[in-house]
Amino acid sequence: MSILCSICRLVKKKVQPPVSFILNDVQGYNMKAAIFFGSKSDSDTMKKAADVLKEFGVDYKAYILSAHRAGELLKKTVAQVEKEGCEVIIAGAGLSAALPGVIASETVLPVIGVPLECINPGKSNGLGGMDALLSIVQMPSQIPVATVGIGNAKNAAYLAVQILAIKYPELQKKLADFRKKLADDAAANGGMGVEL
Ligand code: RP5
Repeated sequence: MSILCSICRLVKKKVQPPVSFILNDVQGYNMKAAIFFGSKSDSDTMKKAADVLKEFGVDYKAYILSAHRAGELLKKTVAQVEKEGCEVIIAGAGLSAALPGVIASETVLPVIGVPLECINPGKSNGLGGMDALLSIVQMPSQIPVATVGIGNAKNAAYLAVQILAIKYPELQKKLADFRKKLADDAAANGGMGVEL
């Protein structure tokens, strides 16, 4: 019986490689950004960040992980996305919104926090997002979190693209084209003068 158990243990060891092997096996993987948010109820707002990343062709992964409810898994996942090549992190949370700051404490990658308005009937209700805004923007010194406006997940993604563009010329070009289109649209929509 004990010999059988030993064989089982050996087979199990072979089938399941150590975690460090899995994490290092990242050749050819293109993830540049990761999106984290604290609750499924944040999904609709945080999807707007994903849409902008898609528009610029930035590969990303997204995770629903609460700093309060799943701290250990969050820590492991931040380490994993680093190993998978992630270069910038967007993190959205509502209420006391610890998530962006906790992530920033686990990595030297730039973290962009999105304060979220939490309207959750029957559960916790937020203070219109002011609670999350102050929590995220008021990080103690040495561990900064870049903070965008309440619910402005799109801006977090534009800022992430700008950070990545320092390294990737194709993103610089896409951003220049994007800005040109904004200016052209402004000119076409009254910027050249209007009749009132
Ligand atoms: C935060 O608490 C989440 O980011 C969310 O905005 C808020 C409420 O979460 P649930 O109670 O809906 O899961 O951690």
